[in-house]
Amino acid sequence: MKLLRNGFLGIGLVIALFSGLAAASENSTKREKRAQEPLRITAVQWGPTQQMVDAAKLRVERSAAMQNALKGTKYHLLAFEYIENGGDKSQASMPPTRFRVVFYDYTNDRTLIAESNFAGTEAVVVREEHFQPNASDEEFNEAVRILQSDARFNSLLKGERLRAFQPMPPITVLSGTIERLVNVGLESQGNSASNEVVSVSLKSGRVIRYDRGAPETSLAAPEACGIPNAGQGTTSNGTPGQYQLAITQGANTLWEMLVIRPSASSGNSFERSGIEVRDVKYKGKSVLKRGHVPVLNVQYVGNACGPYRDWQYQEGSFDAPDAGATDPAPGIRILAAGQIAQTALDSGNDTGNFNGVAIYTQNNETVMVSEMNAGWYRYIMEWRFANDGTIRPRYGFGAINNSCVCLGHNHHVYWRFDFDVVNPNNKVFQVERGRKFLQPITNEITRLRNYQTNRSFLIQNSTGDEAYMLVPNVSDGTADTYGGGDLWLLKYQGTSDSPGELDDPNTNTAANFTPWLNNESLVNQDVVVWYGAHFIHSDNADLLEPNRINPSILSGSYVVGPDIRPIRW
Ligand SMILES: [Cu+2]
Repeated sequence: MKLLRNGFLGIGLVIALFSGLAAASENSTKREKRAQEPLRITAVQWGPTQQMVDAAKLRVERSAAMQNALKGTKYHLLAFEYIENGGDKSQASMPPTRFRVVFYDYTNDRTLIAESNFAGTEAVVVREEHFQPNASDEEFNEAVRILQSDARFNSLLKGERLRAFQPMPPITVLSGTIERLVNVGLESQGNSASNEVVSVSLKSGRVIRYDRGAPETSLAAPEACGIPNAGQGTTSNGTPGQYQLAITQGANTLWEMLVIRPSASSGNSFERSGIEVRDVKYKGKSVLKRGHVPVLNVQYVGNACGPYRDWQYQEGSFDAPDAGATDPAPGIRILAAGQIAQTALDSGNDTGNFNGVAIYTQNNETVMVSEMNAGWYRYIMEWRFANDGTIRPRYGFGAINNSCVCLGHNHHVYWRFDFDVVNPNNKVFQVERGRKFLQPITNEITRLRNYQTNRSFLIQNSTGDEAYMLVPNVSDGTADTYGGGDLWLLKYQGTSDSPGELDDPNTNTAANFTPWLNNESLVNQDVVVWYGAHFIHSDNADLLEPNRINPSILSGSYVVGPDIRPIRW
């Protein structure tokens, strides 16, 4: 097996990758030969480039409006975000033409948002918003430098008796104040110092220590659980990386889709939605307009820590072997045949040589995987696209050393599947084992899984027979009060200016889709399915067992996600 270079096509490099499947034996039937023809994966850069994003940031920062707002202040640029077009849903997504930049002004403790367009024809408009963004790597590193020059921590950090890590929560605002404090976890290496989480003011250089060893909702105890922190740094919020992907086998195009790396994915700019796929087609027909994970959170037993709303833009490092691999666009690496990527869940370590989305073939699937950091968490997101049309989205949960994750906690992950099966208008049916007829779902509704009857949902083309079946896996857990439910079947909301309801409206950490359940018709309508999975994370093996699924499907056993299968395609 070898990697072929096909040269340039359009603006992007096209890479051909032959899968590591065994060559068909000489006496195979024709059908077997066809099934084993090698896969070819191509990826072409799409939409704004790093140069365009850098130019846009610079223009905003130098604009009169921004200069006026930031004059004489200490500030950092925290995030860059595309403003999406709405457009015609039956057409391919259009590259964004407008953007938003988020600054934090430490002098006045306020968040500033600037908007404009890439073409530079729109004036920069600045407004103030009242929310605390998550900390960036730049802020965290500045907080660590402040600790390094603080007499109480200086020698301990220098002697590596304390090691700094990004904790949860990333930011603290003490009650009765408005000052933004960046939290730094300090992990003791031996007995000469204690585990601690401190808060640092970038405005004054002040370091706040807590009697209990950590700020509210955090914890520092003598014991810690997790893998050793590598501290390799992450992608910044809004790093571009979008590409048009095609997977072909012989003369047949199996899959086509637009892939967006986590750091540029859609949703609330300080949450985002992991590896986002859009305009997903199998054998030339639309399956999903969009698939992503806009909501991710975690609750601890007895609220010993948290609860936390997590985020999915901070790409951490994982192992994507570069021998024979090709990087056709920023943030994407297509591995050489026979190679696979290894995340923290596979390797048990936090180090790596790559940030972004790694793509490889395994058995009859094309795998796209990324590892994301949120404070001390290490989240793994994977999409698996099989040659037979099956889609297996997967999510995995890990952490670096800290005191909270020694305690039992539940992770909740919510996929948003905007099904456009053949066309935007679809019908939905509930399917149960032992029931002869499909039950039509005619209006917006929330449903729980029923593992006994293998309750599944069929999303069908409104004008034809093609359909996809959403089949829960037993790994996907059981909803508790905080988890809020398993499935929400909703009508797509959006205008020609912007897609709607990409992220839940809640300002608390718990997911909340209830405001969207208002009984709208789902008959021959544009259907969106939110799928929640709930994962009990505990060192107690008895608690873990129900969450174990086939370890050959993603990385380790800490994995959840449904199967989505084609019917009559
Ligand atoms: Cu966990």
